[in-house]
Amino acid sequence: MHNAPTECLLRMVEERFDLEDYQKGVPRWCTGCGDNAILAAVQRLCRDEALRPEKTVFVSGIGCSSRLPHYMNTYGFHGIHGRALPIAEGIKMARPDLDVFVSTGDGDCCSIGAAHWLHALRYNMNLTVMLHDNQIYGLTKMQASPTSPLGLVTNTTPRGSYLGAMNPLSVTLGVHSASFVAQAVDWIPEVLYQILLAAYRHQGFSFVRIVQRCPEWLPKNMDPWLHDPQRVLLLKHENGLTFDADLSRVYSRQEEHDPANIDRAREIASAGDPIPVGILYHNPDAPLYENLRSDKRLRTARMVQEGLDREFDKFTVWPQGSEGGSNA
Ligand SMILES: Cc1ncc(C[n+]2csc(CCOP(=O)(O)OP(=O)(O)O)c2C)c(N)n1
Ligand code: SF4
Repeated sequence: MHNAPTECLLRMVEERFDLEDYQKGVPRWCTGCGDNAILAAVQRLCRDEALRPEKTVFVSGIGCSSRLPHYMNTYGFHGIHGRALPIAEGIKMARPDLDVFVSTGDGDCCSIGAAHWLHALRYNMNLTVMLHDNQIYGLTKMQASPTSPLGLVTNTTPRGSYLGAMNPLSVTLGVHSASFVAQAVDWIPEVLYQILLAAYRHQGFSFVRIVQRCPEWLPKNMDPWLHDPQRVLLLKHENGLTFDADLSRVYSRQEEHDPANIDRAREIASAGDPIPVGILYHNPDAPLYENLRSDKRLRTARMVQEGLDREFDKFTVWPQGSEGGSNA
């Protein structure tokens, strides 16, 4: 009994984390790249929520943005192009006790990974997904992506892109069972942090599109919005994000928006300019795939092995005359 205070003290020391506990390596992103701001916000979130590094996983696909897990001193999985979400879903299915974050680019998520994106939304697993949307393929040096604006000159569209930009917010809000949809911009770090925090706390699939600057390939792309705070619309809600007086003075264009209102969320998403920043939609009651699929009956390793053996045996080719006979 007399040991209790020491144990409490030890637990307090163990459960207190500093930013350095989550930092690893020196990011190789270009100077001014918006990915740096996203990394800083997410490290701050981990510290403030005291996430245990050994119980936290960052998963990514391929691209500049997908380098993020390398700079987190947690578990990480730098996957293959477009496949961040299925990898994250597999991790979450096997280990629902882990906090799983996903970093994906606009090429990674909206192009090669688009099918996984739509189905991940349907599943509504408890994952926090950050779409780093710089409107270009950054890592492979400037090809058009599905979110590139119409007319953008790139290596693959030297005469300007022929297709209009896909709106990832509208697509997401069009999928039945999307449960948390938000938008942030890399150049308002306090709001970016708050949105990621709300996304993390949501029990379900939280999708945050982050408008991210790529100064290497699109140096002036976001300047009109960056230099004119009136072209940013902050979404307020009674129990939602809070904006302090300084921020409200600069970003005075604000709207009271109830995130339960999906019709209004869709209107806000499709308007696009001014850029809406905040939580567009939140449904805390959407069923989680983990719960729908959780099988209360225990499956032992032996049962799994036997099931796999049964499946593999179907494809066995037995040598002629051996006891297995024909596989026809
Ligand atoms: C299967 C496959 N196809 C193509 C590539 C080449 N590739 C690597 S990254 C990338 C696009 C990255 O763009 P984005 O996802 O927008 O991320 P960013 O680099 O802009 O952060 C492509 C096409 C690849 N690695 N694998
Ligand atoms: S190329 Fe663009 S996205 Fe990639 S690190 Fe540089 S600034 Fe960032």
